[in-house]
Amino acid sequence: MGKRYNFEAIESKWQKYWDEKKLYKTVERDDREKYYVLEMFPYPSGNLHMGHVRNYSIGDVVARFKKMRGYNVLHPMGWDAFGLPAENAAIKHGTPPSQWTWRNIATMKEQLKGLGLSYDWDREIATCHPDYYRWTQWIFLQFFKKGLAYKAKSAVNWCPSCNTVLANEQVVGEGWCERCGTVVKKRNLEQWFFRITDYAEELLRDLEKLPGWPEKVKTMQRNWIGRSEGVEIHFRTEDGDPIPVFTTRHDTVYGATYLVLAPEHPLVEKLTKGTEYEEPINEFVDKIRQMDYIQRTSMELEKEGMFTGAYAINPLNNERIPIWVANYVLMEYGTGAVMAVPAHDQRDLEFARKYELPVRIVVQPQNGEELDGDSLKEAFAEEGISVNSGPISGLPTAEAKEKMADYIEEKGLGERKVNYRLKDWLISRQRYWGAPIPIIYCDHCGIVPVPEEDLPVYLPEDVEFKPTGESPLKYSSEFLNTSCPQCGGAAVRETDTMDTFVCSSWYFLRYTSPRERDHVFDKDKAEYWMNVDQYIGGVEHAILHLMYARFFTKVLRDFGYVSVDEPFQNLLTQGMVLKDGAKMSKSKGNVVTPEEIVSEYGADTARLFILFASPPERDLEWSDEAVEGCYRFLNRVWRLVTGYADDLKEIGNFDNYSLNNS
Ligand code: OVT
Repeated sequence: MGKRYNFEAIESKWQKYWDEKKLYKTVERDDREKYYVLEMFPYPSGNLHMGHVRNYSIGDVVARFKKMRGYNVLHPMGWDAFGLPAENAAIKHGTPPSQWTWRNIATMKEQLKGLGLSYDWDREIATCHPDYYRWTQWIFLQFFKKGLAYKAKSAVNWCPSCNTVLANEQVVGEGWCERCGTVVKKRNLEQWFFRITDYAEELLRDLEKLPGWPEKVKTMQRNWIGRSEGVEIHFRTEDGDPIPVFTTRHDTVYGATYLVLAPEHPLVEKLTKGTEYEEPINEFVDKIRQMDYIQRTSMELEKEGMFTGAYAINPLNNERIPIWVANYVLMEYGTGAVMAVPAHDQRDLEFARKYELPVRIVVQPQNGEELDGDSLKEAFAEEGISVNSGPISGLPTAEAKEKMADYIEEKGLGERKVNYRLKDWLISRQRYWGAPIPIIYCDHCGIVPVPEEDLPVYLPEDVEFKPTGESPLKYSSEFLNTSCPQCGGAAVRETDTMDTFVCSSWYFLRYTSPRERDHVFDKDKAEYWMNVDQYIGGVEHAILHLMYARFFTKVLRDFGYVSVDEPFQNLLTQGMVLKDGAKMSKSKGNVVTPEEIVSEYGADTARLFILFASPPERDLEWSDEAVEGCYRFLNRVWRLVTGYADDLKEIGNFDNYSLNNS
């Protein structure tokens, strides 16, 4: 019997044993209750970091615990393998993205195995493998057939550094690219979208079915969906052009003293064309378009605008009010046109004071001093009693809103409407390393979906990477040129690829039958395993991934492929791994790598430390002393057990267990 706790020998011995015996291989069975535990699968970036170790150690504890409690546990692992880093590496080092990715996968798989995690490796998937992405493409085709995937021109977020469009969800902070931090610009481009807004109501409502999710994640999703109830009022120009305006404060419509259009609003051009206002307005609009999102949405923004020379008619009182264009109104919100009620909206008030537009009080506070439009310093945005408001004068705000909405509907001046902040999901990317969108363009037949039997549309590998940021697919004639599946004539392929979040929106379903050849997944197996009982990952995915995966599950349910409404029954969002109070990161130079800890102390010490040092939901401060402490503790456990090994053998039947080092 050795005297030293030889973790290298112990760990490699048992890891090999588990591998050979396929101890964690899982199949469906009737005699045990199933338990599906899943950790968010990694990007194959090159090496595991401590965030991964934490995520996967937490998942492993749950998996082992449930297995010991007699559950039939599914615990799979795979690779979220498409995405920009592979392509950037290709541009920088000349290595093809697929080579770079597969190499990283091999390294990281070894590292995961070295941690002694209880995965069923027979279920491993990689989203960049044609056997996986053919089904991502197949799902796209089903969406397309049902009108849930469509192409449209719109003002989209463009990252000038990544040279690609971004989904709204990928614009973070005050308008920065989630990946590289560059300020995002707006561009008018034709793009592919998924109609997630069709599911807005259900995505919101079903959050109530998720008591096992952290409240903060549900709140973030609720805010992102941003449901608001209001009225769309039919304003029009003097010439009769409709200007629908959405408002949640329809009780203040009598206080609208001007109307504001977003610079991108299509009416701006029409109203000013051929007038003395055309040139200055065009200049102004161009200037605003140059501005980034940060500036335009900031509360501190110096409000700027211009009169268009045109007037609108307020349908409630037939008042003629001027139409302005201003930098503080965005096309994305509501209809891109707002009725300005300066007495009761702070931004409108600031604007009105600057340009000397009238301020009319239509809500008086219930208690307190009477407000006066001329001297008002701060907008009164709270509830009160309606005044100067025709049919609703004298009513408190809640009642006034109801009555005004009824009145507007009765008179045909507008209708009640629910508005969402959530927009359709922009899924096309002008990049190479992603699942090609299975669409063909034919001069004769237009947009033609690739027939299902022709999937996958393979990514060509012999392409050239240029630092221009343009997708090499555009220049691959082998890829580009094809024939139309409908008329057989010459046609070209779509060269955009899908956002990687598309790939990760259904991987949990694929794990239930990862080698299924003829279907997206085996329905019976998905039925057996779904939904995921415990999902674990970083809180940075609270909105994007977790909303998209819920959306996909609901769509696939409506197509008849699964019956669950929600993919993840319980969600644990782990905290960050910090060192010296800051998130570990290469740029801060405060990184402790899993490799150094595992080689010095072993995987059990690494895992023990990471699990014990902080509750899983909370941040974890790295401590070299505490790692040492865990190591000493394991040594003691080992000495205690080996010291009494002979006695233990006599008590129980330990014959099959070798406590030796080798
Ligand atoms: C780590 C977690 C992630 C995630 C998982 C995989 C990090 C927690 C934050 N493929 C997607 C993905 O996120 C998931 C998909 C389902 C969309 C740190 C970071 C600092 C760690 C660090 C140390 C040293 C250098 C650099 C970083 N976090 N905590 N600590 N893939 O590969 O990024 O949220 O659950 O594991 O992460 S992933």
